Amino acid sequence: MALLTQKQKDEAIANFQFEGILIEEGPYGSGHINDTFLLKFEIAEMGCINVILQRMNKDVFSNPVELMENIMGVTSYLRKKIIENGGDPERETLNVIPAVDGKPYYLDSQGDYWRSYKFITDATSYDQVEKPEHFYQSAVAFGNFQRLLADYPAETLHETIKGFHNTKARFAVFKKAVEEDVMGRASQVQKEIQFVLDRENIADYFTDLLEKGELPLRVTHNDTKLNNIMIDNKTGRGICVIDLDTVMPGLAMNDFGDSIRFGASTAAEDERDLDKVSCSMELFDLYAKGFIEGCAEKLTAREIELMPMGAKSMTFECGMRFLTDYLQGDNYFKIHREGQNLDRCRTQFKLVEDMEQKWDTMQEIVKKYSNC
Ligand code: ADP
Ligand code: GN1
Ligand code: MG
Repeated sequence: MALLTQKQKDEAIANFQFEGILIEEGPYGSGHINDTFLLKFEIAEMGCINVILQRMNKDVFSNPVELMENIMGVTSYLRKKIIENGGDPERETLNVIPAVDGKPYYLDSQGDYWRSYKFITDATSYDQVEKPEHFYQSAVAFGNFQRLLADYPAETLHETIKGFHNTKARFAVFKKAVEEDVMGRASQVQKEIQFVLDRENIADYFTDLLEKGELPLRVTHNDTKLNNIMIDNKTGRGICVIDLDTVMPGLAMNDFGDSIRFGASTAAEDERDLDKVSCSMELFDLYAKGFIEGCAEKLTAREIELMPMGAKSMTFECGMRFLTDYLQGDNYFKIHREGQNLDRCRTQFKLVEDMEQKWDTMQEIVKKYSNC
């Protein structure tokens, strides 16, 4: 994405239906994809309100208009369900603030797309588990999200990123990146490259089963990391699932697995000291329990049985994506220091190795909950 100027941001701010006087603004959050800002407005007699403003990443999402159609469809569907269940639709789902022309996005004079959401108050998105209870609650919420969307008309959803979790196709892209080696970095990361090549079977696993028609496609979130959920500051509950850019038909095991690779890790995603990185079986257990409860009876026994594979496969895929991006020159995931994508790749591969060692325990844990 091209560098963002203040002028461009001001143009965007002027083109949404915001009320009051802008008194503060700045970058916000630690997402790897979009440019996120927090804006604070002062409204006479009402005090201050915060809103989220995002420049959408059009290198990653080639059709932002279709993407916003998905988001409008999913959030209005969730809104109805939340109201039926006596919940608070202002805090339990994302609420899009329209542009001045009434559209759910603004296209600026530079060709960039912007959107805005009401800020979810009194809640926090965590980059790492601080309290195990939060992780359990995030599992219930992500499971619930999938359950609530079980009857959503999946055929109306656009595929915002083609083959997003087609790990087999990503393996092919990875091999091409190694061959092309545009940055001349491959020779320094032979060990990591070999790690991927030795595990082609992981990359093929779900893609092959899907092709054989053995797995159900569901409406899934596809990016279930802990910082894509807002945890209520008072109750500690997972109040709202955010970052809905990749809501598409997908596999329940992948939603489970992506949460594990991020939240059950004992270290940050970009930790350099690999001795600190492992997959906590206590957190794995808590998450499995919460996710299965949250999905209620919707999951099949086979899906539950394959949850450890979801964890391994998503962690492997993510590590391979970080390595691919490192080899290609860090164009996809935002980096804040040289080599950050390589560091991220290494933590993922350390987790995969750790899961390989703890495989039997992971299987026993999910078995325990499949009978509930
Ligand atoms: P990215 O795709 O770059 O990860 P996100 O949509 O996840 O972007 O937003 C980045 C961060 O901004 C989130 O992790 C969260 O901390 C914060 N955020 C996003 N939307 C909201 C919201 N409606 N209310 C409060 N915080 C939000
Ligand atoms: C990205 O958008 P964010 O930061 O929540 C990525 C995920 C990766 C994750 C790795 C659209 O998630 O697929 O798992 O980084 N999102 C997209 O941290 O590619
Ligand atoms: Mg995010």
